[in-house]
Amino acid sequence: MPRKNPRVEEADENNLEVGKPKDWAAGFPGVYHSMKPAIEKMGLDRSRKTLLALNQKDGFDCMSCAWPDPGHRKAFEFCENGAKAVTWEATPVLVPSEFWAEHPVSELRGMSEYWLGMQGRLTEPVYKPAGEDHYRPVSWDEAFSILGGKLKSLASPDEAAFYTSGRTSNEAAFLYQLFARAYGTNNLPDCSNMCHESSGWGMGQTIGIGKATISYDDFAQADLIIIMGQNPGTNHPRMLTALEEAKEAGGRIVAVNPLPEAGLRRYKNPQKVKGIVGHGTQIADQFLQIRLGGDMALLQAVSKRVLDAEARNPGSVLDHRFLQEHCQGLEELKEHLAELDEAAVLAATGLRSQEIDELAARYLRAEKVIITWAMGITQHKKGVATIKEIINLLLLRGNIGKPGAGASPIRGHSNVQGDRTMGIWEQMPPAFLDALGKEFNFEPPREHGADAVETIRRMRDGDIKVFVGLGGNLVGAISDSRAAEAAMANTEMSVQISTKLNRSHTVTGEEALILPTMGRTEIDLQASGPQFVSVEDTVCAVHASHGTVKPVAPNLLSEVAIISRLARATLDGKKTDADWAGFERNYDLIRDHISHVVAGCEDYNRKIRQEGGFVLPNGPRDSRTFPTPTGKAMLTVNHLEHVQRPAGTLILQSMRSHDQFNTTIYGHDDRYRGIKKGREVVFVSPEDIAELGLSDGQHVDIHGVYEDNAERVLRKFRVVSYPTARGCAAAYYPEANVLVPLESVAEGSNTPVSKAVIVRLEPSAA
Ligand SMILES: Nc1nc2c(c(=O)[nH]1)N[C@H]1C(S)=C(S)[C@@H](COP(=O)(O)OP(=O)(O)OC[C@H]3O[C@@H](n4cnc5c(=O)[nH]c(N)nc54)[C@H](O)[C@@H]3O)O[C@H]1N2
Ligand SMILES: Nc1nc2c(c(=O)[nH]1)N[C@H]1C(S)=C(S)[C@@H](COP(=O)(O)OP(=O)(O)OC[C@H]3O[C@@H](n4cnc5c(=O)[nH]c(N)nc54)[C@H](O)[C@@H]3O)O[C@H]1N2
Ligand SMILES: [Mo]
Repeated sequence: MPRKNPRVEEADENNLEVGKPKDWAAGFPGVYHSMKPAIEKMGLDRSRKTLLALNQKDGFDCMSCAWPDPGHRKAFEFCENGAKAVTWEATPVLVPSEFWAEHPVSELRGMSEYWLGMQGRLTEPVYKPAGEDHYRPVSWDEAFSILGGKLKSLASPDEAAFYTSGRTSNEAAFLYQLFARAYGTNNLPDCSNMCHESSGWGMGQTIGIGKATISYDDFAQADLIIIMGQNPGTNHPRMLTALEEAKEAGGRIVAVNPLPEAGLRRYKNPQKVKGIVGHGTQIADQFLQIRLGGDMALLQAVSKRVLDAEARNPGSVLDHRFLQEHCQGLEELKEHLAELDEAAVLAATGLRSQEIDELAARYLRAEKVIITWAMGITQHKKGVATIKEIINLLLLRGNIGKPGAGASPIRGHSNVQGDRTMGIWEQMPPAFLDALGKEFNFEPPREHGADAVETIRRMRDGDIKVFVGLGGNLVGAISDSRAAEAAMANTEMSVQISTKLNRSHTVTGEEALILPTMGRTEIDLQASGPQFVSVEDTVCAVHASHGTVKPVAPNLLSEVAIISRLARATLDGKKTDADWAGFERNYDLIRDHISHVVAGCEDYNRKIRQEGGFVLPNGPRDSRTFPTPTGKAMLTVNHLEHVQRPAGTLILQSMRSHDQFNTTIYGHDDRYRGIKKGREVVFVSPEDIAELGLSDGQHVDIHGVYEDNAERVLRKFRVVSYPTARGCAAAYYPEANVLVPLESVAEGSNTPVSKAVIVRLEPSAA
């Protein structure tokens, strides 16, 4: 009989409790919820060695998000969700050797992400041979010879794909892309394809760089911060401190969101007296409860109001000098917005004209404006165009490249931005490939590779036969779960380099390998001594990260060691000047190469050892230099389109609860939204519940409504009456991924449309 791990209590959705949503975030409960599980699970000593080292200059970088560290760090420079991430990784609960004989893969496939993660840390390499239903422990040498042998046997290197998730360090990422390209493919899909890809495209095409144009200190200098499609209270909790500082310095904040998220309303800073005994700080001065996908219309409407104000008072509203010197496309934009149909804007946004007037007035009063955004903007069909509209609005009044102002996509995974800088991208530009080829004396492939969605397609069609994942959980994270599972099952070999079990280990190719790795909390000891790695945060600051606790098991290899041994097992026939064994011995050697290949990283080993690291150059931010083909920032004309909803349907967004990190489920509560002990809920406004003839608390089946008429359904979800925008609904990711067709992607960036799923709710059969 398979042993059900006694530590894991699956949620019984019948026990689900629904309370009132909170109107403030953090405070004392935040501290309590941070410390209690850490101390219970890791003990005092390991908690002290991890939590107190979190985000400190000589400690490690928190893996829970890419929020930057302030120059003035406090003793507790972490949040509740950072503490959860650390506890999840550093708790010494281990998957025992017997586990693999006890649990066939077919059984693991039926377990939840929560159960899988709770089995503990992976401790030894395991292999599932073709035709068998069990993984079994193997030696590292065996594992590398199986994988290397398979890769060498493929007819073309493009029959393999090398996925990366954004926790990977710069050093490991640099080696990984070097390995893939030396092997001969640009098939380097990554989590960013499902995340901020639209930001990269929208900003790249307008200002020439797909990264934030601000630094940490700009928040406190801004007159106005507009937060769009982002839930910082849960996903970037330390941002609330920066927002509080902005408010204290006289700044104003506007939140644009279909949901009145707790962290956007009020913040009780647990490090301050008024956060403990008082009401805390009000965050948003104005809340625009927008319909899903309505942001593009809102931004056009605000830009139009800015242009109208200029027409009324010529010369006094726009930043003419900036526009003339640095921008292109103003006349076309004016012409286009002159035609903007206010009725279409109101239909798309669900807002009143007066609310948009108020936002425009706030924008016009402010000299320095920051716009931040996350998944509520990027994961839409018109995500790229919406980001271009953000840039339009900012450019009109010169809000890029001056203190207190700028465009700020807030990245998710802690090093997703650094991985890109290091070359993890299926379409790195020629200059990078030239430098890489020159440094290592080989000819990198030039043809663009497959991104995440394209990788699933090619696995489905049998064109990609080997999948290697450096972290992450592609099958769990991507849209169209059933199609993704079938695609992975259609490969000849699937390989995951991971810390813990997840869905992607249970849906395997014919053969499969799991290679266990150390996490960022752990001391990485190599032949030349303890190593550190480096990471880049959302504002382009690069710094070192040192593990502080002993690895949970003796047989773990670092990601760098795994890649370097994989390269040795695979590349013997292919010549490059890379000293793979040397890289593993001493990571300084990798950083020397990074210095020569990656623009902005010259002298990397010295700069990374400076206190606090260094900041990568950024033309728009530093000198209003725009590396576009024309050298100018581009105002762009984007055809307005909004999500159409057939009668009887709702637009559903899939989002994160407070107790998860992406596909990792820490627990079953979503404290700020009032949900306890369950995740199978769908949030709908009371008006829509009534209009659809449903009732609060009822169970419904959620059907994805798409042209292909394929059955995509989530059964028995409880309807929760919730103050979301009309016509909109919300459910949790990753569960909701089954509803989204693979072909439903953002134009230009190919990012799955996770925030506008057309659904029909039907009462569940009893
Ligand atoms: N604790 C924790 N931290 C995390 C993560 C985690 O899972 N847990 N994940 C990390 C990662 S990889 C990422 S990318 C970030 C994600 O950070 P977020 O983008 O904040 O994450 P989501 O939960 O997807 O929330 C999307 C927000 O956008 C709103 N929204 C949805 N659609 C729209 C829309 O059409 N318009 C507007 N204006 N708003 C909309 C939703 O109501 C919600 O508030 O967080 C990172 N940090
Ligand atoms: N419907 C819907 N789908 C979405 C989203 C959404 O909002 N809605 N969001 C999208 C976004 S923004 C993202 S970023 C993706 C996330 O996609 P991924 O990055 O692929 O998924 P994660 O859940 O972050 O990956 C978690 C796994 O990473 C492994 N891991 C953790 N730490 C380490 C480490 O240090 N090293 C290694 N090698 N492995 C490690 C563990 O095995 C863990 O199970 O999902 C996307 N999918
Ligand atoms: Mo993300």
